[in-house]
Amino acid sequence: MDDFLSNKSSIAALKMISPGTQLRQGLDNVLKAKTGGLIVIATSEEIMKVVDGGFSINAEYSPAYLYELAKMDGAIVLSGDIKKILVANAQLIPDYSIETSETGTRHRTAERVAKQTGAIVIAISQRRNVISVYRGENKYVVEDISKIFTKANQALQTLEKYKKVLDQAIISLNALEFNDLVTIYDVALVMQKMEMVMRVTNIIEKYVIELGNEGTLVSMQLEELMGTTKEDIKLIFKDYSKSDEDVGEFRKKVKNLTPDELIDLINMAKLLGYSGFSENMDMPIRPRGHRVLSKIHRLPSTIIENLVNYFENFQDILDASIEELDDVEGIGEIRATYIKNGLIKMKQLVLLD
Ligand code: 3AT
Ligand code: 3AT
Ligand code: MN
Repeated sequence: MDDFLSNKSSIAALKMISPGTQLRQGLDNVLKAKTGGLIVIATSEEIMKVVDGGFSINAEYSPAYLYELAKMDGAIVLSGDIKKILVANAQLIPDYSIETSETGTRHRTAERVAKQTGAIVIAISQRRNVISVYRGENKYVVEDISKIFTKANQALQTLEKYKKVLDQAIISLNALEFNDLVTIYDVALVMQKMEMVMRVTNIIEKYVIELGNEGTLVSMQLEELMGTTKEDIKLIFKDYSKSDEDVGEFRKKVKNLTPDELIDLINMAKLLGYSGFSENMDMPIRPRGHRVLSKIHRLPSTIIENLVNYFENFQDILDASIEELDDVEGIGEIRATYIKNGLIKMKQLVLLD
């Protein structure tokens, strides 16, 4: 079975059972009562084809009813929106030729029904005190919330370290951009650090889902640590990319780099569209200026676009006189002066860092 957390529809299933939801309360009750349980969420008509017998209940869902009904043998069928308990004490009859890696009949059935119908099937083990969630080909074992907390906090610490390294790399990129000293190496390095931040962030985002309403603090810390990283990736891509792909395609390819490939900055340089530079990472390059210009307070993005399109690169924008800036569409003398002063101020700040 695949990793549950790598799949979008599985993540939707996780949200459904996350702490704080009515469904999770019901599952926790059944777990405590040690009756065991087999629960199918009927997201389509198809599912009823594997449901045999039982009592038609058609009652509103509540955690307490679920617990009472789980005292009976067999499976409980819930409506797709978890608003209703449709059937209880039912027998599930999946196609027995479907492979399953489970041993007990309850878990074998759950895995088969999920594989056959694509439904979310939940098995609560009577003896082993675990909740297993099956969705399509995926299985997820619900973990103790305190364990997830521990993992989330460790990941936050890792993120903090990575973010510090990234911030340092960006500070040095700022100085290099204002001094026209950027090389491919510097840009690839920043992109690599950003990807490392993104990888840890993705892990933490999954913990946040698993934590449900208990995840607020983790989520707030995550936001705080992430800062403007996502936005910065787009801006640096716009500043330096030589490939005709958009940032989405670039991000996908970066995501697919193995840890070893990510360490070798040549791979990042290639994804940014720099090829045939004979792997000389010292090759000087110039930004277009998107990122630095976006830091000038209240400068509309259309003006930034016009500036970047008008000038060859950021160095030319930096060197431009007020009169030259004035020639750009949408920029009059007042705005030209404002931009010029903004850049001068920023250069002074950058050199202080
Ligand atoms: P009890 O009266 O509760 O003993 P039951 O007919 O209500 O019997 P259960 O659904 O409670 O049956 O199942 C009890 C166990 O019987 C669970 C499982 O280990 C075994 N079992 C049921 N069906 C099968 C099967 N098709 N193949 C192998 N074992 C089965
Ligand atoms: P436990 O970990 O023991 O709870 P298990 O996977 O070992 O689960 P068992 O064979 O012990 O499963 O069966 C336990 C109960 O699961 C018996 C019955 O109430 C329910 N069950 C098993 N197969 C089905 C099925 N096809 N449809 C409905 N209920 C089933
Ligand atoms: Mn058993």
